[in-house]
Parts: sequence; C-alpha cells; structure tokens
Amino acid sequence: MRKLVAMTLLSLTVASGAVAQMDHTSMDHSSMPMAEDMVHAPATLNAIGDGTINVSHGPIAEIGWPAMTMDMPMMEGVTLPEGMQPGDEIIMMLGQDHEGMYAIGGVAAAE
Ligand SMILES: [Cu+2]
Repeated sequence: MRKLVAMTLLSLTVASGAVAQMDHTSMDHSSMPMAEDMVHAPATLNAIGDGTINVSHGPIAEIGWPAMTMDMPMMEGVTLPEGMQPGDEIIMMLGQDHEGMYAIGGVAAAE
C-alpha cells in the first residue's frame, strides 16, 4: 500500500511537469499527445502489421470519420496489449501527429 501511494505521487509529479512544459510558447507539436487528448473509438482488430494495424471501425463523430476498414499507423513506441490478436474488439486511442494525421497512440481491449 505504501508503495502504491509513492507511485501515485510520482506520477502526479510527472504529470504536472508535463503540463508546465505544454504551457510553454515553444511547445513541440511533434511530441506525443497525452492520452486524455486522444479520441477513443471502438474497433475490430483485423490484422496486425509492422507498425500498423488493420481495423474496422464505426463512425467516429469527434473527427468526422465514417465507418470504414483501414490500416492505421501506430505512433512510435506504441505496442498492443499482451495476447491481443486479430478478431479482438478493441478501443483505439487516436492522436494527431505534427501534420495533423491521425495515428494510434494506444490500444486497449474493449470491455
Ligand atoms: Cu478509418
């Protein structure tokens, strides 16, 4: 329990440091967006590629996308949860890169 509290305090410290950095006028737009800024959308995982995943998703109103099946690039360093495989229902977290292109910043198993 004591360890958990210490870890929570550490992550709060890191988070507030990140916020201070984001407020800076020379903000680096190529940095990975924070999870809470991402659009969360349910999808079916069809195939796992090299740095991409193929998904079928419904309409995503937040970003004006219709339902489609597509290859989505994954942001650098993003990996799938252990044991995830084609056919699984997922929640994809979409963020924009510095050119405004959407890419996957995180994947979670759908509940
Ligand atoms: Cu799509």
